[in-house]
Amino acid sequence: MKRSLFVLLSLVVCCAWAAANDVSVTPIPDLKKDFIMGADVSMLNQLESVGAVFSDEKGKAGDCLEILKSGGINWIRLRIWNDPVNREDVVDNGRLLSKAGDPVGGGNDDLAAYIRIAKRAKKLGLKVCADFHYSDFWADPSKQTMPFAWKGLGLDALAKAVYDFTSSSLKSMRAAGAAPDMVQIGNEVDNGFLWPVGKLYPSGDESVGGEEGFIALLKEAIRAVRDNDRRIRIMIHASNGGDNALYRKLFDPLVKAGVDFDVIGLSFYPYWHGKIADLVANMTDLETRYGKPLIVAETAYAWTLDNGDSLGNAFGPGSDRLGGYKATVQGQATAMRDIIAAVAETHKSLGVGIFYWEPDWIPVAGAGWRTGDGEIWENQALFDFHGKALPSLKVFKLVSTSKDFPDLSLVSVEDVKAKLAAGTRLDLPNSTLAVFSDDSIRSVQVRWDQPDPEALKAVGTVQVKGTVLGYGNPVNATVEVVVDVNLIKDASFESGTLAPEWHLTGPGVKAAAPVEKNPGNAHSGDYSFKYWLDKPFQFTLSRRFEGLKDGKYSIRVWAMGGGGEKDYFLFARGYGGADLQTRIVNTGWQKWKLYEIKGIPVSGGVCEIGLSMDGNAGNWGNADDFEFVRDAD
Ligand SMILES: [Ca+2]
Ligand SMILES: [Ca+2]
Repeated sequence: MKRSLFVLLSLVVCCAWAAANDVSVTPIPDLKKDFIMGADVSMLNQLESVGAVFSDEKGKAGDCLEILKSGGINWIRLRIWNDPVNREDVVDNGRLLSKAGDPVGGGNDDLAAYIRIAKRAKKLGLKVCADFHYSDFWADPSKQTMPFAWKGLGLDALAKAVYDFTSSSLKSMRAAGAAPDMVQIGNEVDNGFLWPVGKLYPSGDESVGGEEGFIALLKEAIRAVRDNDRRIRIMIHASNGGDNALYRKLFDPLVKAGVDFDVIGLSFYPYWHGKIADLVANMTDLETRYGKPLIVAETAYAWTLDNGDSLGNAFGPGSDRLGGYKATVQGQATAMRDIIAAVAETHKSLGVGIFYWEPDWIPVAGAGWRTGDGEIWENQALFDFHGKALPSLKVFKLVSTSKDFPDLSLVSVEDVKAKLAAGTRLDLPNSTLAVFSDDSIRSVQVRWDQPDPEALKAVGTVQVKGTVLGYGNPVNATVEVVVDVNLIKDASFESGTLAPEWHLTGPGVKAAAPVEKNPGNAHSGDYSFKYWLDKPFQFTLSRRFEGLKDGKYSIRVWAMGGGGEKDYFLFARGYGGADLQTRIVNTGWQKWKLYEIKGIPVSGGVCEIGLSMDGNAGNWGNADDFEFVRDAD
């Protein structure tokens, strides 16, 4: 059912220029022979242990690593967790998922798992990157949990444990014929690792090791690698590859402190981390600033919006619009082609490669993100839900061998919606999004016809026609003419900071509730208001309007998040009547809902509006696109 749906969609989109069961890839000229075409296959050991079967594009069963290699993969990456075992029962909504003492899932990536896969990879002639998380389970910017065995150690004792663990792991790897060619010290260490000793920034009033602790631990891990084998390249890796400020903040102190590393690794998922242009701008700055080789250490894209198991996926509806490619096999191939080109073409000397994250993660019972649960990545694998290689898997080879230079034709154009205060000047955006025949979604320029000026003076809806420049396709704008427009300027937080009209209060709230740059967490644009803290916290975000013309007003806001707050509401107060509020109930990532209070009867010219939240530890959410307008009389 799912497969037939996919074939149908592909036919509709691709038949004009490519066979439905294949992809077209524009070659990248002068690609270096040793360019790293990597695949992170940290799930593979567990997938195979529960019976996953992989097959090539023709359906012939085979070794996942060999199939990846035949598609052009020349490196693999494997994460290493110190001791991936549950310390307590894992319970979700009253359901027991796994017990204390069970393996954690998500690959169960201990040293033995690394050796099993790396040994096979080395025999196939693939190179290997060992990604030490220095944790017993997932490590990323929001969590860098200390391995259970090292809890409570002070800096000196911990530094010794890090040295010994790294050193003995590398010795075991070499003895087994599984020596890494590159080692990653920590995973997405934006906020340090080995918390709290190696944590860079405190949450609230906690005590952390800060820069000193982080750098001391990094140096010990690196010394262990150098002492073992000076040929191994050492990578330090951060998340959001489109965020230059993040990289400068992390790497300036490391370089200043003389931390001895070779490569900067960047995660770059276009639907979370911005446009490829943002990645290029960041890499260009890092190249000149530090002169180190650069690798996109993690990236991926979806080939379908279908779900292969009971758990929802990280790449969901709307991610394609943010990511800039359709969630099709062709869109997946084009996205990878463009990311490889961004690394290779923009950085002839220092852009050395990419790693595709978990192309192997097909939906198989017993290989979820944690034991007893499903997975969120199967629609970004390079195999279909049954383990058969997708045509996009060979993009890593096609970027060098393809003879195609497909014409980019425009397939469809997105209409525009706008709001206008009656009698004011209409300023439609001069661009919109269009889908092209390689399944990319790009911005195109639009020329608009002049609408009837009389029509824009009365409340109602006006259609304006336009033309896509260079292509001639028609495009339509629906203009809603309203009494008054939004009284909140920068309602979408796109200036990147809280405008001075906002008041943010609550204990230690500045770090817990910033304006966040992450299009995947924004309702529109790149920025949104975000909150998260690993301990209980409260905040109120408010602003006060004065000099309002008396009458009825409405306030609206879009919100999404993990839910579970003690209390969270949109409010209006001080307007001349009793406080009004609307409870906000978040139900999941990107599950945006509109909350509103209508018909607020303002008398006296004043109204205060905002959000108020009383949270439990770990509560998180985003709010965006506030609106405060006067209602029609
Ligand atoms: Ca899923
Ligand atoms: Ca926004």
